[in-house]
Amino acid sequence: MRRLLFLVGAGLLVATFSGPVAAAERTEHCAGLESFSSSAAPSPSLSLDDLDLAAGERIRIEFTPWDVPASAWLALTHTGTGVFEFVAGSAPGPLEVTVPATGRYDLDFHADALVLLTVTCDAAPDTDTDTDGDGILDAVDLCADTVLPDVFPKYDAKRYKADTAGELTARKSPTYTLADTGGCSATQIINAMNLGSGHLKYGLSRSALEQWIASVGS
Ligand SMILES: [Ca+2]
Ligand SMILES: [Ca+2]
Repeated sequence: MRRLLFLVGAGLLVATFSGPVAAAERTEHCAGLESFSSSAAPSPSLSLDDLDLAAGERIRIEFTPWDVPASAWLALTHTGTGVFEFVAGSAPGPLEVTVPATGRYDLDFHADALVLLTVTCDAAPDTDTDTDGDGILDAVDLCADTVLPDVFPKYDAKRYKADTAGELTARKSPTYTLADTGGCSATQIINAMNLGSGHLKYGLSRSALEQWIASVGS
């Protein structure tokens, strides 16, 4: 996370920044926000032009005091298409916007009040990582630390358990995979649904599994 605190003058709760980032400084996404120098002009607004941003990066503006008028807003406008993301004020929370697509943007904030601003930009989450190694990428994996296969002490073949390949099978029932369950094993589903000791002993029932799949798929 990169964090910039904008302060103009001791005790003056105002910050205003404007002007494009020098082309030579556009070496990495998000980092472009660091290349601005502050202006002394007091204003309850912030304008950042020509930011090179990547899809999924998340910009957050926090401001104090929090009790600014509800008209505070944040807009992120694509400089080429004019398509914009607009976030209306919801004090006391920060305003956040996620970059919808990689490109160049203008960012504008206005608060209708003198505020102290903090701007942060988080990199897009790494979508290629599968931390628990179950074949389901972190971005869509609902259950961390999945252990395969499921082991049930008195397994009933009519109930479901996941094998080492991430397939959930039960006799005379359709086969599902961890892709269907959002990266959750039968044991994790039992615990998440608080199904109790019977399931932990004999395996996951078909009705509970299909209820889970329906819930994560919606
Ligand atoms: Ca995973
Ligand atoms: Ca998982």
